[in-house]
This record gives sequence, C-alpha cells and structure tokens, in this order.
Amino acid sequence: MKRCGYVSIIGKTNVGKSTFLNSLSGKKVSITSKTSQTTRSNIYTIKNIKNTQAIFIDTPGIHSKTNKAMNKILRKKPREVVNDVDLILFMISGSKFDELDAETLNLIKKSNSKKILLINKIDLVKDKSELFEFVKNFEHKEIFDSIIPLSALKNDGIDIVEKEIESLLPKSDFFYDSNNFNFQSFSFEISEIIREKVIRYLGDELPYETAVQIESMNEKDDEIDINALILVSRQSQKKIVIGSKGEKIKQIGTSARKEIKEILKKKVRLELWCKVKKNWLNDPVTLESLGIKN
Ligand SMILES: Nc1nc2c(ncn2[C@@H]2O[C@H](COP(=O)(O)OP(=O)(O)OP(=O)(O)O)[C@@H](O)[C@H]2O)c(=O)[nH]1
Ligand SMILES: [Mg+2]
Repeated sequence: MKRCGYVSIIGKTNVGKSTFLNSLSGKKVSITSKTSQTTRSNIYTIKNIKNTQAIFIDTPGIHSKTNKAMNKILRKKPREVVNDVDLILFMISGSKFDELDAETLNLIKKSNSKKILLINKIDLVKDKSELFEFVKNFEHKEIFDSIIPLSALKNDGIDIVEKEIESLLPKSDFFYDSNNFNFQSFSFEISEIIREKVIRYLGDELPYETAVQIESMNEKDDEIDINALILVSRQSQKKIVIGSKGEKIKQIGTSARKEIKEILKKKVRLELWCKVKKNWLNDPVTLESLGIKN
C-alpha cells in the first residue's frame, strides 16, 4: 500500500525549519543561517520513505510586521500552502511558545490538514524535565495528531518524524517517478548558495538588506562561468560587503565557488559584484526578478 502527499513546514523565523528539511532530505535543499528571515520563497523537495512519497515545502518563517514589500510577500508564502497540503509540520523552538508562535498557530489552526507539532532545538534544553512539563501543559495539544521533540541540527528525532509522516499521509500512488525532480531553477539554486555565504560572512543586520541576482551563466563541458550581483540598499552597506581591500567579497566568492564546484563536479569561475539599488526591498519588479514573487 503506497502513500503520497504534500507536507509543509511552517513556523516562526529562525526556529530551524530549513535545517530540519536538510537533515531529513540528507542533502542541502534550503539555505540556513543564524539570522532571521533566511528563507525567502517556498522551497520544494521530494523524499521517498519506503512506500511513502512526501513532497515537502519549506516556507519563509513568520516574523514581526513591517510595511516593506518584501515582508508582505514573505508573510503570504506560508498562507499560500496552508490549506493545500495533507500535513503541516508546525515547528517551534526549544519548549518556548511566544506571541509570534501563537500568531503562526492561528494561521494553521483552521486548515483541515493533519498536523504535527515539532519542538526543535532540544539539544539546547538542558533540563529535559522542562520539556516534559511544557508538553504536558501545552494548551493547544488537541490541534495536533502528534507532538515530537527533536534536534534538527544534531539529527536527533528525525526518524520519529519520518515514521509519523508515513502514517499520516493519505493512501495514494506516488505523484513523481523520481525523487530527483528539480522544482527550483538551477540559477535560483546558485543564487541561494551565494546568498547563504553573503549572510554567513556578514554581520547580524546586513543580511536582510542583501539579495543575489545571477547576471549570466555559461556552462561548457567541464566548466561553468557565473556572474552574480550582490544587491544592497545603501552605499555604506556596499563598503561592508566588499570589505577592506575586497577581502569580504573575496571570502564570499571563494566559499560559494567551493560549494558550487562540489555540487556540479566542474570547474567554476565566479565573478561577484556588489551594487547599490536603493529601496529594492520595496520594489516589486526587483523582488520578482529575485524570485520573491507575490
Ligand atoms: N542548537 C540548535 N540549533 C539549531 C537547530 N536547528 C536549527 N538550528 C539553528 O538555528 C538557526 C536557524 O536555522 P534555520 O534552519 O535557518 O531556521 P528557519 O526556521 O529556516 O529560519 P527562516 O528561514 O528565517 O524562517 C541556524 O543557526 C541553525 O543552525 C537545533 O536543533 N539545535
Ligand atoms: Mg528557512
């Protein structure tokens, strides 16, 4: 008997949704970072677990409201899928439940999908009896088909989530023949790898104001030539991205090139430029060209 269905991961920003998806997939599907608002679009991937095929959707985390166009679009992304999936994995971090978690819970409450509560980052909870108390006293237990504590980073508890997914998805033939189907375009994947390095090599505030745009990509037999732009909103930010004597942008480039080379098993030439584009976070055309679509 086969099972198949859509599974969406929804939760506040930074709780570890993308880290979880990568652990479960055994490959890097979605970029991660210690700063908020890392994921900027719904990211799809397939995982076959024995006789079950799950099509996962990672979503941008719910964050506090601002009026920037990008924020508005990001806030809509989980809402787009919440009613169309068979199963929602609602993730919170380490036995904490705050107002933003409550807002996210409100979003999924009305959906008819099955629901699992994932309590992530349990490696940070020193006293495990706290976790037990939290689950015992959790007010919204009845909403969930199951509650699973886990650590996405330490790969702890992922197998339990898999088993639960197997039992909750509907009986159906597989939708996809292969689990290697690429939902995201190749250039989007490359731009995300570069964006992850931008985030990781920069300080805490800048990442939100940066984006990566692929200018050109030429693939030959054993070599790929990529030109990419790092967009920032202000001149002062450009200085930070470039760094003293170009040191920063060089580090970003080296690290991105290494990762792209490992994936493609080809020689990679990567040229990175930093460009100031005022107010890009509020410009729907630029946002759309970056894959951040309404
Ligand atoms: N200690 C610990 N850290 C974790 C765990 N899972 C994720 N993290 C860290 O939490 C941070 C955020 O992880 P992400 O996976 O990018 O979080 P996200 O929920 O996808 O964030 P958005 O895309 O902004 O919504 C990263 O620094 C991860 O390494 C965990 O189980 N334990
Ligand atoms: Mg994410």
